[in-house]
Amino acid sequence: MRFRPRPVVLATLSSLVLTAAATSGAVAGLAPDQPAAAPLAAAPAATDTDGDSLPDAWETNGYDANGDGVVDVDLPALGASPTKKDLFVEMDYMSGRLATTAAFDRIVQTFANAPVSNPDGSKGIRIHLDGGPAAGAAYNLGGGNQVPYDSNLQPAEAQTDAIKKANFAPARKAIFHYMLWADDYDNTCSSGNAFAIPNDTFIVTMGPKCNWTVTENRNVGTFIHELGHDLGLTHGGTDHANYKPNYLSVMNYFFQFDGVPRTSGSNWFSYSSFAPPALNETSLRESVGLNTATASTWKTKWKCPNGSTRTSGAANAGIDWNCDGDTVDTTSTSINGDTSKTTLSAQNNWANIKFGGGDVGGGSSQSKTSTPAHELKEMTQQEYDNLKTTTR
Ligand SMILES: [Ca+2]
Ligand SMILES: [Ca+2]
Ligand SMILES: [Ca+2]
Ligand SMILES: [Ca+2]
Ligand SMILES: [Zn+2]
Repeated sequence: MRFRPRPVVLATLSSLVLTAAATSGAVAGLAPDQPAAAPLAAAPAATDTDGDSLPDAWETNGYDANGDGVVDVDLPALGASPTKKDLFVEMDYMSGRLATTAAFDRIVQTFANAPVSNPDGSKGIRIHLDGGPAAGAAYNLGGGNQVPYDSNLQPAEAQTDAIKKANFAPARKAIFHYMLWADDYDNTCSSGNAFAIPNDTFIVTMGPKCNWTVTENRNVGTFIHELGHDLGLTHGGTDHANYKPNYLSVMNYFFQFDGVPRTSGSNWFSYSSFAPPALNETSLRESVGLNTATASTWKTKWKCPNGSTRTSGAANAGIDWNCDGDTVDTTSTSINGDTSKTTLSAQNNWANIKFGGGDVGGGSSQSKTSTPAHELKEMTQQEYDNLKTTTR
C-alpha cells in the first residue's frame, strides 16, 4: 500500500498516536498495530535524525498526542532537540524515598558523558529528569509527585502500572519513561525492577522494609541499572550471565552499588564503554588479565573457587583467577560465581543502547518489550552483603 499525499499520512499518523495513547500498559495491545504502522517509518513525519526514538517533528514542534492540533508535550520547551539524543524520565516517589538533587546531578552527568555521538556534533545523551517540585527547580518538569506509601508492591508490575496510570499523564507515554522510588515489591527485598527489556517503566526499591542502607551511590547505581534494562541492557551484556569480570558496567551486579573501580580511585557509575576480549573459563591466562591495553585504567572483580570475591589491580596486568597466590597459571575455573565454565563475552553498552522501549517513541522502529524472567529478580541487600563480606 502506498500513501497518497498529506491528508492520508496525517490521518494515519494521528490514528497511530491515538492507539498508542489509548493503550494502557500495553505492549500486547500495540503488537497488532505494527504492520499498519510500519510504512510510517519511511514517512517524513517519522524522521528521527538523532536516533533517540523521538521524531524530529515532535522535537521541533512539540508532541500532539491525540491529534487535536494542540501540543500536549512541548518538547522544545522541555529542552529536546532533533539533533541531540534526549531521554525523558518521570519520577514519582513514596514518602522518604526520592533521591537527592546531588544524585540527580550525577545521573545527568553520567548520560552527558556517554561516549555516543550526536548529529549536532556533540557527545552524550541529555537526560531530562522530572521529580516534580520536591526534586528542585532543575528537576521539575511538572510531572513528578508523591504517591501513597506501599511497603510491598504485589504483584509488582500490576501495582506499578496502577500507580503509573493514576499519576502519569497518558500524553507523556510516548515521551517519558516512568519510574518510581519505592520501598519493596513481592517481598523480594530486591533493589529494583524493570519488568522487561527493553521497557518504558522501572522501579527502585531500597526502602526501610528490608533495612536497606540507602546511599547516594546505591540510588545512582540502581537508577542507572534499572534504566539500563529499559534501554535494552542486560546483566551479561551479550546474554544474561552475571558477574562477568570483563563486563565493566553497572549492569553487572559486581558494580551496581559501588561503580566499576578504576586505578584513578574514582569509580564508574555508568554503562560499559568498551568490550574487553571474551574470557574462556576453561583456559584462562592469568598473566594477561583482561587482555587489552584499554583495561589499564580499570580494575575488576572476580569470584574465587571458594566463592569469595576479589578486586584486581590494573586489569590489563596479571589476575590470579584461581586464587592460588600467583598470576602465572593457565587455568580452568569459574570466575563469575556459577558452577559452569563457559566463555564470558562482554559488551560495549553505550554502543548498544535501544531507545524507544515499550510505549516510548514513535519515529524509530525499535524492538518492543520482551520478558527474560531471569533478569527480573534483582540484587538484594543480602546478595550485596555477601559480595562485600567475602572480599579479601
Ligand atoms: Ca529524535
Ligand atoms: Ca533529540
Ligand atoms: Ca507523576
Ligand atoms: Ca593463580
Ligand atoms: Zn538488573
